[in-house]
Amino acid sequence: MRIMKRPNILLTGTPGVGKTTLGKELAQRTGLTYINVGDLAKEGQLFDGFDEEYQCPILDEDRVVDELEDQMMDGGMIVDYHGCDFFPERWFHIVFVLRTDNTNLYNRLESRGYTGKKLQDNVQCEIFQTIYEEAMEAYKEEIVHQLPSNNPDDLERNLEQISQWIEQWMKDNN
Ligand code: DAT
Repeated sequence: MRIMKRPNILLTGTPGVGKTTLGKELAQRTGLTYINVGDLAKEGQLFDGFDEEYQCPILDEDRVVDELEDQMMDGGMIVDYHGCDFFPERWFHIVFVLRTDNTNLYNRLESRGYTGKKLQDNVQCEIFQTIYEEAMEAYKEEIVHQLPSNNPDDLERNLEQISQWIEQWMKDNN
């Protein structure tokens, strides 16, 4: 039996923009596999040191890449992380950078319990479009797409667009 090839998708953007919400629902609708890199690191203790300023463990990027390599080669993965420049470029067929308006993001992060510098820095990360620029440098510009992620209508539109893109990719590549 010939195995259907499926694409790998990166969902990235500032914390709180809606990567997890979109990624989990997309996996349900398409049968692709959702991977949350933060959770994967916690489960496997894929950390290297501790960030005193932000009071959080530092991701061991090399071990994360090693851990995911085999699955990525099989295809059909949806990867969710708030950074994107340490993954091998060859892994991804398309990259989506989710974007949220500042006040909206501020409210989401505040209700997540973020305060002070952590809250400010994350909102600033979105204002300066840090992750979008990181993605544009790490991947071919033509595979990097920004998606508005402000409300349930945006979520539904994003789900439909990405599902359609996956379907088309599978027709073109099988
Ligand atoms: P991330 O994984 O990027 O950190 P999340 O999926 O956990 O973000 O979402 C953060 C919060 O925002 C969560 O309470 C769900 C809400 N949210 C996500 N996408 C949304 C959307 N399109 N419209 C309204 N709220 C959304």
